[in-house]
Amino acid sequence: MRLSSFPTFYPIVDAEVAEAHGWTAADLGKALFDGGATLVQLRCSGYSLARFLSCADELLERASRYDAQVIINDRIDIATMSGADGVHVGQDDLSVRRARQLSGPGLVVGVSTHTLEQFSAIRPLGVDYAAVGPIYDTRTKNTGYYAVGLEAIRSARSFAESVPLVAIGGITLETGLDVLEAGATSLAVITDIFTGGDPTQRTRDYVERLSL
Ligand code: TZP
Repeated sequence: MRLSSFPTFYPIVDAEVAEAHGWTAADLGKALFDGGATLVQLRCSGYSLARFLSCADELLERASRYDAQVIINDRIDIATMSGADGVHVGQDDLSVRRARQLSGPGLVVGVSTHTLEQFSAIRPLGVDYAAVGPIYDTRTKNTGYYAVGLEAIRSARSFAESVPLVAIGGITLETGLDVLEAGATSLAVITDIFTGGDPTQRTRDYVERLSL
């Protein structure tokens, strides 16, 4: 299933971060869906195939009750086996071309971008969306890149034209509007979901505050 329109809020269920906050990935996903999230990404860095797949199955089962969509980070095999809606690849993962070949036309394919050169490739790549980041400093992932700031979104937008841009890295409810005003279509957030201790309420806050 493809995305009909790209939601302004695209939280990431990072299984490791979830666990550190006392949540399973599936229960965190449910909390986000309860708060109004309609699209989430599942990230299970370092998980075995079997563990990642079972995490994906459980999250997709929750998502189906809300008619919400799930994108799998990094692994096209897990995306196709679990029946997820798409795959998100990094610059060092499977190439977009290969991901498309393997997934067929039905799956959403998103890519991470960090540099001018990568922004300029967004349109020719034919992706469904591109993530741009890290916008601000983040401790969640060592991307190998310095924070690119809001200027990177403006620059990526000039290359990407109408391709949805997902800003990622250190984003909070407080900075979210600035990021959207710089040209991002959507915000991807891992850590800030836990601010205040209630991911459902935090999601509601994002969805309400960002509905422009
Ligand atoms: N890719 C670029 S930054 C990042 C990823 C996965 C981590 C974002 O996490 P947080 O906690 O929202 O800064």
